[in-house]
Amino acid sequence: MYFGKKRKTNLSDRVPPNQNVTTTFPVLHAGNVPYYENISKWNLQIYGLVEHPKLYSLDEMMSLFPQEERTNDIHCVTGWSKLDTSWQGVSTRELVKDINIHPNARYVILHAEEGWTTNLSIEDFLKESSLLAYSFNNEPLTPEHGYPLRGVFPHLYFWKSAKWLRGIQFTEHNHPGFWERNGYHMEGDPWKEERFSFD
Ligand SMILES: Nc1nc2c(c(=O)[nH]1)N[C@H]1C(S)=C(S)[C@@H](COP(=O)(O)O)O[C@H]1N2
Ligand SMILES: [Mo]
Repeated sequence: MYFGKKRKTNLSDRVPPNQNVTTTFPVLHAGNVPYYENISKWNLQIYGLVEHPKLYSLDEMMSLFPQEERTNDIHCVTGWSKLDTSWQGVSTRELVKDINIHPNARYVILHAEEGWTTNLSIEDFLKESSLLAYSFNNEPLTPEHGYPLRGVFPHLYFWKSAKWLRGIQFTEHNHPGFWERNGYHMEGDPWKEERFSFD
């Protein structure tokens, strides 16, 4: 008989309203999965309202910053949630130590391949759970899931978690990204069901 502390088993505490848990890992995106002939030519550009704009190679992302791990539940606006996903990469809080954000910067635009973008507030970007991930379950990201680098912002609907990340732009104003221009919510908190900006 087990008398230990009762585990939190009530799924409704973990799964936001109108979401269903899946054990698969759906692949969802607009556009094409990029193919990198030579990954040493890949870079991540940090720019906008920052004191030290940067261009990092993948090697630099993996060596200049400590590797950190985050295990969290993810929630796609189309209705699936996946529990206990485990990602490894660079903490956004570590990254910004290297670039010094200008005090006027209040938002970020994440730029992905093919011009895909999404926007989030600095507070969301810098949450403890936020990660720039290069690995999932200690394996490099697969091409469909964002190789070589993606954002993971698990406290927001998963569309904010840009795959194939190439740029992080710090801005004063909140500029809608790809889905946000098409009616998706500017913040996207799954617990408040911030799916769309109308209704
Ligand atoms: N570059 C890019 N990133 C993207 C998207 C996209 O269309 N392009 N779609 C988003 C959406 S809607 C979701 S649900 C997740 C899906 O990530 P997955 O395919 O790894 O499950 O990626 C997000 N990141
Ligand atoms: Mo999504």
